[in-house]
Amino acid sequence: MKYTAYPLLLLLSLLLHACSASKLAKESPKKIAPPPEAPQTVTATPNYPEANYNKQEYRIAMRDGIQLHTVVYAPKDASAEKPYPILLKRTPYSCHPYGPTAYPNRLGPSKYLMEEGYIIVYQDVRGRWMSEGLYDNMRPHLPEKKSPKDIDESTDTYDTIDWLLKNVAYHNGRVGQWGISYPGFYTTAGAIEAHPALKASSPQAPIADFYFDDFHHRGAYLLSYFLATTVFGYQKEEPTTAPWYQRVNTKTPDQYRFFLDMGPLKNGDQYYGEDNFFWQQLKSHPNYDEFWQRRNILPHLRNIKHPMMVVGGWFDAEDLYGPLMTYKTIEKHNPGTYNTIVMGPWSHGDWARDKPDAIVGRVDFGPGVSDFFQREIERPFFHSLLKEDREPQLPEAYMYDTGRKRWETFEQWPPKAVEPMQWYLHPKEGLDGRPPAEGDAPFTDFVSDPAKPVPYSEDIKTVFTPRKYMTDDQRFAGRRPDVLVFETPPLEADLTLAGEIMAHLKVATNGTDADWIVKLIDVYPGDHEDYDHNPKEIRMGHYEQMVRSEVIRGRFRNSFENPEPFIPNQVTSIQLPLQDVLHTFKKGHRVMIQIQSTWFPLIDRNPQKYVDNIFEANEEDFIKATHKVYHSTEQATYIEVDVLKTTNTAPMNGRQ
Ligand code: PG9
Repeated sequence: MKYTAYPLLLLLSLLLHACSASKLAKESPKKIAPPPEAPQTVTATPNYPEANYNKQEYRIAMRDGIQLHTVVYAPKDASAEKPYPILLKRTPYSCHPYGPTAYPNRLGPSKYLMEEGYIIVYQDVRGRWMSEGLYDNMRPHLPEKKSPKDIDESTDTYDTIDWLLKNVAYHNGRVGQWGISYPGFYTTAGAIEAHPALKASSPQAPIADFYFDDFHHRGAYLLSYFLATTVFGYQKEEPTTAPWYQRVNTKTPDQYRFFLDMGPLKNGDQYYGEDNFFWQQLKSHPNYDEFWQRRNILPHLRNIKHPMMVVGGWFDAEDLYGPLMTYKTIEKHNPGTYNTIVMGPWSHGDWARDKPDAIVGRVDFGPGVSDFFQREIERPFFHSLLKEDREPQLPEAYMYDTGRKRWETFEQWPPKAVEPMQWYLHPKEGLDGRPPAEGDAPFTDFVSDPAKPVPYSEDIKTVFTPRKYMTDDQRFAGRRPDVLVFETPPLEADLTLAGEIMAHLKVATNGTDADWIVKLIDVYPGDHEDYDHNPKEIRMGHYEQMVRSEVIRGRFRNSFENPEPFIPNQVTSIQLPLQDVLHTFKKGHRVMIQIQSTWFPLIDRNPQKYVDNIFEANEEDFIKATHKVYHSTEQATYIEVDVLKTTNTAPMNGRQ
């Protein structure tokens, strides 16, 4: 099953049922009736899987008796003389197509592994689609298991592998697992307290923690996930091959307008009622409380013995925190375990797609990137461990430089051979390596108006989850008075950032709450070439390409569990980690920092007047506020980066 299918598949199945049930939605938007059985996807002509694999569907009983729907595709030529390893993917997105004679167009992580031959297994996780049980988002891992009733995704994976080894013919006794995004989380969970036959795990864009991946970023709620809340918000009544939820009909392609018209988050209740348990949980847990902390898989990444390969995309708008923190946490707590990371110039899941070029939005990062990953990285990882029983000969970190547009390898990530550098903000939109000077204007200010928030994208679209914005041109934003811009002169030499970035902010507001968004931007020279894949009106001269961006909801500056209001007009320190990069700012380019306080509707609007729970805020709580960003000798705002030593590092001392 092609991963790319899942959003399309999901949307298609949603649209199928949205239209059939649209009448229902009008009558009772909150009532979800079980839609009719989806037509089975039957391939018209035999495709590669149908021609080369046999399909079997099973219901596997877990230790607590719940049965999970499991589909096994085994190579037709498997035999006692020619056994195959098992590759397992556990998913909440369905094992479509269902039925013993229905085959997907592709099997496994890539066409290379499919054609090489594996016993490829898909499973509907507990509470989803044709499996039994109740669903729980990011089901908490149970470190103490006292009875067969104590189940989690680790036990479900263990029980599944155990059953497969005992009931599937012609395997070679070795099991691997992989998954992208939510399936990536299940892969990570399955690697904990792993079955002894599990020899290779590749969590790809794995969710680690819904408070820092997907639904929240550092305390800000991702309103851009509002439509996706339906997918994970309803318990189904029985095993089903058809969606039991419906997509909200926004009746407009203009999400900015839709969500601005919706007003405060509490008005979302008109679309999701009490029966959407996930919407209720999101509203009830605005802070990083025990509800979210229990769903964080990172603290459980201990005693992992078998090899891991974590994969992610530098421009993954859904799960970037997940792969980086999964790799780093395993590295920190499992010394000696084979644990590698691959980060490419991809948006969510691109590495599994058969696209000739790595394109994210308007930017072309070069040809053959995904094919190289599938052929030269992913395939050897599984082949070495599952067919040759030896450690893969792959680098610790295979990282794509998104500025030079080429692969680099490192013995560790973040790399050691770096030089910390501070980029200070200055008056008149200055940015350079020198601290502020005496007499400089102490701050730059702007009026932040929740009634007219800064768009996160120029596109007129309604998204299920955010995707392409991560490399978008930021000129539209930087020309607004409520977006502060700071920019270096053209670089005199290449400058490669490798690793983590920290924004050290000194800010104040005359309100009592505020969001702070920091964007790191690569400003192309005026004569930069255009890209063939773009419409002719998309010009890359002076393109302001987003490289990295992040938000923090200011109330959480000292603690995500215990929020605090701002004291009006008091200078306040905020540390905002921007996630890792490997990006060369080439000679002649400029480095730009933009700072703003709204980012709509990627995230919800901060009322800027402190209320206990923004999900319960009223219209009148939303106030204009004047925010200040300081750049004085006493109150300096700077961005701390790590510059790779091997480049002929551009001096950053030239003042504007
Ligand atoms: N992490 C992605 C997601 C999770 C929940 C809702 C919508 C998207 C994913 O699994 O693709």
